[in-house]
Amino acid sequence: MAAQTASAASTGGGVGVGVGVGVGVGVGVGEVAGGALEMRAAVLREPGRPVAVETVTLAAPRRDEVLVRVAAAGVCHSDVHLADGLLGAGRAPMVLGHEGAGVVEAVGDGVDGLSVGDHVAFCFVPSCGACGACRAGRRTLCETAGRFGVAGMLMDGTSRLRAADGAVLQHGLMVACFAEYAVVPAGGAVPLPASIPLWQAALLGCGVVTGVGAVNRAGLRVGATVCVIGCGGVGLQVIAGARLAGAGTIVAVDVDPGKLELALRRGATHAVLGRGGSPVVEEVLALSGGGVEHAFEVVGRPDTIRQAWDVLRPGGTATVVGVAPVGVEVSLPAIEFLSEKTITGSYYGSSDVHAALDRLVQLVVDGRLDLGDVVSDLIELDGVEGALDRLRRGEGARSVIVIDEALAGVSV
Ligand code: PAD
Ligand code: ZN
Repeated sequence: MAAQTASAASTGGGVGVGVGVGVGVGVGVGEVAGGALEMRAAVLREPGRPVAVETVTLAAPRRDEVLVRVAAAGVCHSDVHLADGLLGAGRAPMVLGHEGAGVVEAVGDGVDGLSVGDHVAFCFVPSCGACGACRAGRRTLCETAGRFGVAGMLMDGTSRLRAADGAVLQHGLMVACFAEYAVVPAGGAVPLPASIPLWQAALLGCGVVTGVGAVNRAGLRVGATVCVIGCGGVGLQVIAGARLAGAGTIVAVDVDPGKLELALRRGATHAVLGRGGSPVVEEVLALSGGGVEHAFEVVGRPDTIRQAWDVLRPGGTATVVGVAPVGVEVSLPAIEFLSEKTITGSYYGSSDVHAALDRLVQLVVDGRLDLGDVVSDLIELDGVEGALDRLRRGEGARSVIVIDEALAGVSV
C-alpha cells in the first residue's frame, strides 16, 4: 500500500520546500540556548533494545558544518547491524540513520558551495582530503572519517547531540538522520537538483552510491556475466548498476521471491531462489555457462560470501558489499587461487562520493535510473523499530522514513 502511495507521489511532481526557514521553526522543534534546537530523534540506547524516539538537543553547526532539515531517510541493513550490536562495542547511545536527504537550514563559518535552501543528500564519509587514503585517491577509505565515524563523532571529534539529561549522543555514521534535523560536516551534504523528490533522493547517499559504485569497482565490461547474491535495498542497486554498465547475463539470487521479482524488473535476466536447500551454486553455474565473471555478495554472511566465490568462472572477481558482524571469518579453497579468482570488498561505492553522486543524479534526472521502485514502505519516525524488524525478517526492500511530508514530497 505504501509503495502505491510512493509511486503516485513520484509522478505528482512538485515538492514544497521551505527555503530559508529559520532554525527552530517547525512542529515539535524548539530553540534552546546558544542556537541549539530540540527535536525528535530515533535513539539506540543499547544494542538489542528497541530503538525509540526521544526529544534530544542538537547544537548549532560549527565551522565547516551545516544544519540540514531532514525530509526523509532510508532504513539500511547497516542500521540493523548497529542496533543489534554487531559492528563492535561502544556504539551507543546513538541517533541512528545514515541514508537520507533534506534541505540546508543553516551553514557554519567557512562553508563553500552550500547555501540555505539547497537540497542535499547525506554522505557518511566526508573525506578529509589530507590523510594517506585521501591523498592516494581512496576517499571512501578516509582515515579521519573512519576514525571519527566509528566513534560516532563529527570530523572535529565531537558531538552536537545531547539527550534530555545532557548525556552525549553519537551521530550514527556521522549523519544521524533518523531525526528532524542533522548537523553534518559540509562534506557530508551533497547538493542535489530540486527536481528529484526528496523521499527518493533519500536513497542516493547509501544504497544507490554503494550498489552502483560496487559495479564500477569491479570494472564491468559490456556483455559481462554477473551474479548478485542478496537483492535487498543495496543489491537491487547493484543490479541497476550492472544493467547500466551493459552486463549480459545478470543472475539474481535471494531467499525472498518478492525481491527476485523486483530484481527482474530492475534488469536481472535470471532469478534463483536460494531457499529450501536449492543448489544455488549449481544453478548459477548452469545459467551462466560455467560461472560468472563478476559476483557481488550483498548480504553479509560467510555462506553467501563463499557462494559468491563458488559461482565464479576462472579469472572471475567476487566483490563483497555485505557487512558481516565483527569476528566473522570466511574460508576459501586455497587451490582455487590457481584459477586466478579474485575476492575483494567494496565500501561505500569505492570512489569519490560527491563525484559519483553527481553522475548518478544525472542518470536519475534523465530517467535512466529509477529510485522509487525499491521503496516498499513509507513510514513515520515512530515506525523505525518496525522497519528494522522487517529487515531482520527479510521483508520489503527499503523502508523510507518520511520526517517532513511537505519537504519529502510524499505523505505517509
Ligand atoms: P537488505 O536486508 O535490504 O537486503 C539483504 C537481502 O539479502 C534481502 O533481500 C534478503 O532476503 C537477502 N538474503 C538474506 N539471506 C540470504 C541468503 N542466504 N541468500 C541470498 N539472499 C539472502 O539489506 P541491505 O540491502 O540494506 O544491505 C545488504 C548488506 O549490505 C548489509 O550487510 C549491509 O550492512 C551492507 C551494506 N554495505 C555497504 C558498504 O559500503 N559495503 C553499504 C550499505 C550496506
Ligand atoms: Zn547503509
